[in-house]
Amino acid sequence: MGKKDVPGIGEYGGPAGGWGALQAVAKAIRGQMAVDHSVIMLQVNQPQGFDCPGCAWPDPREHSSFEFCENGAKAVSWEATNKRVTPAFFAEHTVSELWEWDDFKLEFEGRLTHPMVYDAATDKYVPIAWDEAFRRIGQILRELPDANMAEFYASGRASNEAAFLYQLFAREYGTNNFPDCSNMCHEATSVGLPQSIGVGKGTVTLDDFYACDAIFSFGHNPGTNHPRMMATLRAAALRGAPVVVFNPLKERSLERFKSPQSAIEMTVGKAVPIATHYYQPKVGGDCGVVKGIMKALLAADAAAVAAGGAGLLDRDFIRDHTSGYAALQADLDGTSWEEILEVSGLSREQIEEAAAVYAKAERVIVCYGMGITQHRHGTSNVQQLANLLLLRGNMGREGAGICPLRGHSNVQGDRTVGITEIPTGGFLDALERVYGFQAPREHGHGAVAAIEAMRDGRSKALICLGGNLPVAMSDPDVCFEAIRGLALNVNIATKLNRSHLLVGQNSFLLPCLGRTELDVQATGPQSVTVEDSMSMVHASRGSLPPASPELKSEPAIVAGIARATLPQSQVPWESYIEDYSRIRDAIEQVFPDFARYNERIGQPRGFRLDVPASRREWRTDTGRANFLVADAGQRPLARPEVKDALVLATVRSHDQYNTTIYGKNDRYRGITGRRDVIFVNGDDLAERGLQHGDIVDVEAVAEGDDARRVLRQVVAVAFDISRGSVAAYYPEANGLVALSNIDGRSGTPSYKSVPVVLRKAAGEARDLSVERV
Ligand SMILES: Nc1nc2c(c(=O)[nH]1)N[C@H]1C(S)=C(S)[C@@H](COP(=O)(O)OP(=O)(O)OC[C@H]3O[C@@H](n4cnc5c(=O)[nH]c(N)nc54)[C@H](O)[C@@H]3O)O[C@H]1N2
Ligand SMILES: Nc1nc2c(c(=O)[nH]1)N[C@H]1C(S)=C(S)[C@@H](COP(=O)(O)OP(=O)(O)OC[C@H]3O[C@@H](n4cnc5c(=O)[nH]c(N)nc54)[C@H](O)[C@@H]3O)O[C@H]1N2
Ligand SMILES: [Mo]
Repeated sequence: MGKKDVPGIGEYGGPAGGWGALQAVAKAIRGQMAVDHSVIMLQVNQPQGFDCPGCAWPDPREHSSFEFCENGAKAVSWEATNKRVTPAFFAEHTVSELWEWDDFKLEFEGRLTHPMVYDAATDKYVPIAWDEAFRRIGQILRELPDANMAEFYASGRASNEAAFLYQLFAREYGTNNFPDCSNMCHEATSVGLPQSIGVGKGTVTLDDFYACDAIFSFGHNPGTNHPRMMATLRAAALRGAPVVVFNPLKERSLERFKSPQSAIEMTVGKAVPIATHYYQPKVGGDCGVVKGIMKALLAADAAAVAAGGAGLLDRDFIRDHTSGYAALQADLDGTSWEEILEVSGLSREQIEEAAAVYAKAERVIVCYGMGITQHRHGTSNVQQLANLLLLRGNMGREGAGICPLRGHSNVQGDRTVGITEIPTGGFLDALERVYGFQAPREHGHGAVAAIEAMRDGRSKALICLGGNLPVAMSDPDVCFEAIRGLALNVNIATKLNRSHLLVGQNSFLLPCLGRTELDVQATGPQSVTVEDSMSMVHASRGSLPPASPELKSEPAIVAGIARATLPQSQVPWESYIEDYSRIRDAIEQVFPDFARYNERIGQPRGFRLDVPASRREWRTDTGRANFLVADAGQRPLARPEVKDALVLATVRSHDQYNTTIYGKNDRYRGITGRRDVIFVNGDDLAERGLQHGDIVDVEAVAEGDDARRVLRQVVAVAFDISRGSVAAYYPEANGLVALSNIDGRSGTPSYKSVPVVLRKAAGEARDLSVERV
């Protein structure tokens, strides 16, 4: 059967970007927004405008009037929609009825307008006054026997101001339980990079991309998830810098791109090739890839030195700035090529070719995304990338460094201002100095630990500052039951989602302002601030009238709950909400890096927070940058032993923002109107007696518990993906991921290392649903 024979499954022949992207922007605006609102698009990422809620890629050096992208436009129009979810809507639908709706339909209904509380007698959400909601939430929190029985979740859209107040409240209340979306995302970076280079953030700036000689890209899909990065990659490609890609799937945007911003490309029709080298390793094979490149580099270096040359390593840098080189060398010597090829799925020639590109480039940037972090060995993966850069001194100088692509638009800022379950002593000391209360010292729960505590009845309350935790998490059924058993759950949100339907004894739904909206407090309109992937902090101010006059800002909601919970609080909550610049003054007092915070956000593009590794200052235990050997105990090179097993990566489609599904198309992968698919290599299908278009069940290989996790009746799509690897959409496939399947060092769920087997199924394809039997 040819590809075209299955409805909704075809091939996308064009480049990424192009007219398709512009059409999609127009459609997003028409489908969601009041036309008089669409002018807001011109304010995205402009100096006086608001920060795009789409992704964390930084703003360009010069602002163009079109500094937004297709998926940014979807994110903005989704928020600035003219559809509303009012008390009348909730009066019409019981919670049990809404539970049967799909995720798309729930959010598509529009913006939440009123604070609501769940009424068990009618199984409906009913309106409640803000003060009464705060009073009841505060009372329940005060009555908990132990502050550590409450969980304070944050998703990464919250501003620095909201996040700072949130952590301040929870810590004054008495806990470090801060599960957050970072725990499911770049935690391997937050844990791995500090051990390597002394800071858990990227070291490069946008300018470095214009000065580098080569870009190595591992496991990220920028045409969909960081579309504004395409302009940067395009510029590098146009000036002839090699772009070396490692991705099991052929992603169109990494192959070629047509810039909607370029009149010539759009009309004369020439797309720009992006990747000069496109390697397709096995899912989970990156540690093998990087070790292979380093092994090849060391061999080439030894040969060059033997021939009387200077060699290929930066020996001065290694001597003056690093520690652990001998151990790394020994590890590489002890790893056979056989093992490297088996694990990586690449040939020795491919790996040596990539090593040669790396050795030839004076200045190299490595960028990476979820293809690196969401693995059983995510932290080791990250550290191998750092090793690779350190070998040639590609760290802390112009045009070189490491670039983790952060997810949510302010996930990095939230961490910076204190959303972490493992705070440092120095930070807690500073909080105590400024506020006078005793900060809790015991480490708290990350996302997986929080779910486990709720499941086991050790935690009884969950507050969510945005997000859709139980849907984003592995083993969603376990998460759903855990949350239904709580004494209190509170969701601060813009739009209805499945989390809000997990009602327990006391469930509140508190609607907040979004980024696009004007936030007026006692002293007038307020700005908030955010930090992008490159540590740039800048202001964001919305201008649309709020979706409802009842909405409160996130900082105001957090302050409202805090005052009701802690009547004796030492924090001047009211004064902070009157004028957010007072919150920024407070942040500056706790974090000296924010010196002259209010003044510096007035600069164009804001200001950059200090990243010591960018100046070759290494705040590690050795005071040097550390070469770190992939932990042998964790067998980062191991493959699942089960016969016939394939390794599943769960990925995002082009029409979604995490658990928010905008539509069912995945244009660049040729999928239209459906999400019930699994991408498989054609030879892997043939080997199993399967064909393109067959309906299959996907069963996860047992994880040591009794559960069988099966994704029923999906369409097998023959795709350009490496042998042994398969891919399906997140969040529908989350039920295949066991809660216990994590990177042991960072706790990141292994959403991209799920061993599965395929079986031919009877019957038709149906909407994705995972059964636990
Ligand atoms: N429009 C839009 N923008 C977004 C988001 C969104 O959902 N929609 N989400 C935001 C968030 S929170 C995040 S974290 C980022 C996510 O951005 P990405 O990191 O790009 O996210 P994923 O879709 O998970 O895809 C990762 C890529 O890794 C590849 N991959 C899978 N397994 C492996 C592997 O083992 N090795 C390698 N080398 N590659 C692999 C996949 O083929 C895919 O191309 O995007 C942010 N921006
Ligand atoms: N299988 C699998 N699972 C994954 C991943 C994967 O690749 N594969 N990726 C993981 C990653 S990287 C992440 S970051 C997590 C994402 O996990 P979350 O951040 O928890 O999820 P989102 O889907 O981004 O949250 C969407 C909801 O946020 C609310 N919202 C939107 N804007 C605002 C706002 O301005 N304020 C407030 N208060 N609420 C708002 C809306 O109600 C919306 O329904 O998922 C993780 N889960
Ligand atoms: Mo993320």
